[in-house]
Formats: sequence, C-alpha cells, structure tokens
Amino acid sequence: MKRLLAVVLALMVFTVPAVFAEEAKPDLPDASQDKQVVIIYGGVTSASMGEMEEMWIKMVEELSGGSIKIEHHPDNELADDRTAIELTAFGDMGIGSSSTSPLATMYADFNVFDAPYLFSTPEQAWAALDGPVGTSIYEGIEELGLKGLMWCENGFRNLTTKDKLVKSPSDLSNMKLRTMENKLQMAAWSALGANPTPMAFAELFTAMQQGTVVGQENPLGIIDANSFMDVQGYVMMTRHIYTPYVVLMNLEMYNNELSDAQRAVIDYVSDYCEKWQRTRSQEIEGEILKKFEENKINVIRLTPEELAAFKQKLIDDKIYDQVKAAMIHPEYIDMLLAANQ
Ligand code: TK8
Repeated sequence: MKRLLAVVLALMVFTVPAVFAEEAKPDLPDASQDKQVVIIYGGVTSASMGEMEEMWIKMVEELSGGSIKIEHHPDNELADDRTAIELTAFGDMGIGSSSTSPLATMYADFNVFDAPYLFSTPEQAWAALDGPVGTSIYEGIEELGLKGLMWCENGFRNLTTKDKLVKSPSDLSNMKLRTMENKLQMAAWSALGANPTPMAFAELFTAMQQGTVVGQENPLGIIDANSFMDVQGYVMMTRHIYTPYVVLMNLEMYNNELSDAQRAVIDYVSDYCEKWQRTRSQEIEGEILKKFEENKINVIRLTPEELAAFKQKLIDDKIYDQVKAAMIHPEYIDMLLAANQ
C-alpha cells in the first residue's frame, strides 16, 4: 500500500504542474471532446523561457483534456527568432517566440524596445507591455496573421567583451560588437563609437570564439545559458536596453482551428505563464549574478555617473528621434520617457 502510494505520488509530481498542486484547477469549459489540434511550438534559448514553455505545454495539454497536443521545439532548434515568427505568420508553425528587435522590419512599433535607457526597472517595462503599448502592438500584428499570446522577459542587456574593460563610451572605440539585426541598435552602438556587426544569434558563439567580434550584448540569462563566459572575460552591467520576448500564434489557427473552449484554455494558460516567467527570469538573473561572482568572473558594475555618460552620448546623437522616426506611433516614446523618469 505504501509503495503504491509512493508510486502514485511520484507520478503526480511528475505529471501534474506544480501550479495545480497549490491551487484548485481553474474553472474552464470542458474541451476534452473537441476536435484534436496539434500545435508546433518553437521556443527560445533562455532558461526561464525553457521552463515556462514546458509548464505552458503541460498545462495546455491537461486543461484541454488532451484535445490540444503540442510538438515542442525548444532552443531555436527549428528556426532563429525572426524566421520562427515568419513561419508562424505563414502557418508552418503554430507558435513562435522571438526577441522583439529582429521583428522591427515586420512591424515598426517593435522598435519601441530598441530605445536605450527607456526603462530602468523591469516593472516599468512590464507596465508598458501590459498597457496601451503592448496592446496596440498585439492589435497591429493581426494584419500580419499573428496573435499575441505572451509578453515575456528576456531582460536588461549587458555588454560582454573578450578582454576589454569598458567603463565609458571612449573605451568602445571601433570595437567590433555583435548586435541583433536591427538598425536602431546598430545606430546606438555606432553613436557610442563601436563598430556594430549584426548577425543572427545562432552564429554568435562561434564569432566570439574565432575573434570575428570582440564582444556582444545580451541579458544575463542568455549569457549564462549559452556559456558565453567561456569565450568572454568581462560582463559590464550596462543595462542599456530592455528587450522582451514575444510569443505569437498563427492567427488563423487561433481563430478558426480552436474551439471556444480550447481558446479559453490557451488564453488562461498564457496569462498565467507570462506572469510566472517574468518572476522566474528575475530569480534566475539573481542566481546567475551570484554564480558569476563566486566563480570570479569579472562582473563590472557601472556607477550612475558612468551610466549617465552612455545615455548622454546617445541623447546627443538624437537616438530617441531616430527611434520615433522608425515607428508607427512615435508618441509612445515620449509617453514612456515621461512615465519612467
Ligand atoms: C535568442 C535571442 C537572443 C537575443 C539575441 O533566441 O539575438 O541576442 O537576445 O535572446 O532571442
């Protein structure tokens, strides 16, 4: 009897998401008899996103009574960020995930997140994502055949270099840095004096290893999950930009292939997991910082004055005007700058 109980408990822990152990199942319509739908879900390379994706999948499969099945492709294994979203718009993939910056050529208001020093806390960024800015982007991308499911966190980005300590823009002089494939991010690094080299994320590790670029910039979660510090010597906590992850679904599939009950499950689970991932991302960042410091990795914290020098240089180069000129709703920039003083 005891052994049976142990087996049952072990199975429960394994198959039931932690969330249902703590709280009652949500009151959702029964989707178990609905026509089965299989969704191909392309995920990204970040520890908190990977954990979130697994939880999202378990919850959707369970709460839909098995009528939704997910085919998960984690870690960009099917496609890089922008390609994943293109495939999702075409319907070759059901759900794709991406940092916002490589999507700016598809929908110009994604550029709002390429304005440096627009947010100074994650809460400020979350307020923008959950407020009119995030909502209006979700509305706009429906024309591309995309349905917004989740605004998740990639996070504040920090500069890493192989062997160069960077404390002021002059330390960046002509430095070859990989940037995302985004005009405004390239413009910002040029304004700071660096030599930006855009490339897809998948090529980055080798580029650093072979010395094609001296450095790159990414949130701690990505730096750690991809072992960048094996080929980089310094992390400067520049926190120059906050880029979200956006998780999008093929709109036609969302509207026409799912039943009302299945849509209710997807909406509920996405809301739940979006909040969960943001908190988890923060926890993981704290753990990584501790681990880096214990392992004597050079983590350089810049003083407020040092950070202000980077920001000033970008303002002198009229970076906010450049961002606004690239947007459909330029007023969002002034709105967020005013809100986040
Ligand atoms: C990983 C990317 C990555 C992004 C980049 O799929 O390209 O530097 O920050 O996180 O989304």
